[in-house]
Amino acid sequence: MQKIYRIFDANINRALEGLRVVEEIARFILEDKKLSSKIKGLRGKVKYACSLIPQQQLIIKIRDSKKDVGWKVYPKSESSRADIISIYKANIKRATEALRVLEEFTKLINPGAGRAFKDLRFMVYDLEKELYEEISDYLKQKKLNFNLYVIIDPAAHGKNIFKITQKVLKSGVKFIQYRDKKASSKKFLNNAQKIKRLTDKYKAVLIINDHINIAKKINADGVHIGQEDIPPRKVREMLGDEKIIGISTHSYKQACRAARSPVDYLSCGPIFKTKTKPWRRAVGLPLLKKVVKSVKKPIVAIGGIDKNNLQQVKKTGVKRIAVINAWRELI
Ligand code: TZP
Ligand code: MG
Repeated sequence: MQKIYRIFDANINRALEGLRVVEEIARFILEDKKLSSKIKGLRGKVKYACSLIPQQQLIIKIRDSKKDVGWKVYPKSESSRADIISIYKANIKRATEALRVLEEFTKLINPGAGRAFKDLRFMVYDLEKELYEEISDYLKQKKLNFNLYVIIDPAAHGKNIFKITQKVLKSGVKFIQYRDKKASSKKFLNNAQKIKRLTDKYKAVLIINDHINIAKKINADGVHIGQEDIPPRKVREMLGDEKIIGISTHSYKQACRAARSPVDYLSCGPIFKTKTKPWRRAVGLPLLKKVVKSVKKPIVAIGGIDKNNLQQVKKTGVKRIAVINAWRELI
């Protein structure tokens, strides 16, 4: 029986600690009052379910952390965390796993407690999804809080793409896209990997144009797709909620449709005639103004923007500008 009580002790702590970490994310990072009080309520319910375990006093009495064979075990997966979302995933899992253990072992002595832990486990599964979406969204919005978006494209920048990327990042630009319509997949992957190393170094966001699988492979922050590419819903399925999806739009209708689709930002353009896409007519500033006014998602103005027309563009109310050719004069 003592051994079972050691399992109770370890897993009560695990469940409550996991939930507490998750609660702090909701409270201090998301600053979401509703979610944090929901988690606090869940912790209360866990404590109540624990009180259904008979002979409560045994739980603390048999505690002997020094004898726990798991005490000094510190696997690599537990020794560092890449970001908030990894802290979240580790700790919500800690909570559900502990609840499952409590459910199974309390069944030995009080089936009522087992049932209570099962209900709690399902509540935490619901929370897991809800909070995952919220955290992903929060982190993406933080990444999307930029003014200048520089697209690195060998068609415009030649062989110097890495030097230019370095320069752009050094100047403080935090949002980069790698675009290359001519490279083979192998070459694209190779270049994207090199650019990813640079964006990591400067803590900048990397968006991959078109190549969804390569974006996934190198763990880029997201992708940018065009109107003729795989539909946003499919891309979302492929990449999950954590990744940023951007889409090009060239008309009011396309912008409204993009706003309803699961993308995180839309570009609107070309605002002016551009040599990057000479076949496309300029959509003009009035369209940009209309889109900025009626679409809530982040809008990126693109196409022929340089220092001479920048003020005009900003007058439409748009906050974000993307450039390929005019990078040097705008960084
Ligand atoms: N999409 C619409 S315009 C454009 C893209 C990719 C090219 C923008 O290049 P530049 O040099 O900033 O005009
Ligand atoms: Mg495309």
